[in-house]
Amino acid sequence: MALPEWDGELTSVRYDRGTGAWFVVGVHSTRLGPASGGTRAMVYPSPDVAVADARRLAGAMTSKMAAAGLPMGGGKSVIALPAPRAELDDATWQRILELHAANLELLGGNYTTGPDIGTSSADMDVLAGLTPHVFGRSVAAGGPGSSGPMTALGVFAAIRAGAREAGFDGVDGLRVLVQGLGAVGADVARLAAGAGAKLIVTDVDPARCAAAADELGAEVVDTGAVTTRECDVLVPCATGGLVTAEVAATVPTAVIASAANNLLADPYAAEVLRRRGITYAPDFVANAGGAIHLVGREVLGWDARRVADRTEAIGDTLAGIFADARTRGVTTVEAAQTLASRTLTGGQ
Ligand code: NAD
Ligand code: PPY
Repeated sequence: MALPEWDGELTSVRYDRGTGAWFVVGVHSTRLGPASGGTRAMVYPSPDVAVADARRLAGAMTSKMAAAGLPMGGGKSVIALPAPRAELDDATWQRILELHAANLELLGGNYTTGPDIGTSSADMDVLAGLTPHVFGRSVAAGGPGSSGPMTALGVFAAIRAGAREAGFDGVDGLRVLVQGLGAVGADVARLAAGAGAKLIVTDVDPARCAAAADELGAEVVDTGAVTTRECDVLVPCATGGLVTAEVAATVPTAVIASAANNLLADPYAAEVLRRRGITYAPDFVANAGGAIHLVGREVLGWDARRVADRTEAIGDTLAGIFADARTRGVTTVEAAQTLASRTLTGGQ
């Protein structure tokens, strides 16, 4: 496998024959502080796709920390599983966590992990018994608990800021389409419904859709309709890569506010959205509430109120990004990168 160039600092890759898992840690930047970002555990088509994913996600964490004003660098772990997590027996999963913890120890504190897709606070509790380089333990184990609710609060602030930029008067009555009703999406749906949105939802898990229909009166649509169903605000809360340049050219929405990391499959998609007048709240700004929760609580000693206030301030950050993009005639991604770069180049 020929490894492509990368502007990050370090990639660690390990294969374990016993479990059949590949372990990748991407440390993109320690410019602002030790790198941090979650552990994603899922099945990948090949180890090189897992390496590419870890590196791309680590780069997004650098931008996220910088744009949110957090004194941390960007990193991410990927564990490419031999089979879906639900099919692994407990002993294999335990062994995978032990190996991951050993890799984290080797990085000696240059990288601290946390939860991401496929890992939970309970997994962080196990890792924390083996290495100190872990954020996001459960409340029962003395940690700050799930980052999902704060990520959702920040994404909701992004929905409100995006709606304002698109000329809407609040969220009341807007058609808000939430894709993915997991830790983040279910809470985003509750917040949007609470603000009077007409909720449309989709998830590969029908039980999650049924719960949103029952609890919130949401309309349920097929997963395939997510980029074709007309709405005012599209809120991707599943996996990244949903918006290709082709999707950007046709998606029938006025605003996109993404919880999913690396939503744009192609950087040019941001320009296509700009030309169509679609307000895009860049993922690494909109979904920073989880990072604010973990770093705020575990590094900066903030209480829950301060974390929530800083998370709600994502709306003000986005308003500034939208204004800058409008003034300079650039994409919102470029304006957000400018904000992050200013912190990175002028940083500590
Ligand atoms: P999760 O695994 O709890 O939920 C994801 C949901 O999406 C699940 O309900 C799943 O069934 C659904 N889903 C998967 N593929 C789908 C598809 N093709 N169509 C419709 N639904 C689909 O994950 P989460 O913690 O809620 O995170 C959601 C996204 O937000 C992820 O991309 C994650 O990286 C990102 N994110 C999460 C946090 C956090 O604090 N949890 C922070 C930043 C970013
Ligand atoms: C993310 O925000 O994408 C994460 O991976 C969550 C996270 C944030 C900060 C530290 C560890 C994990």
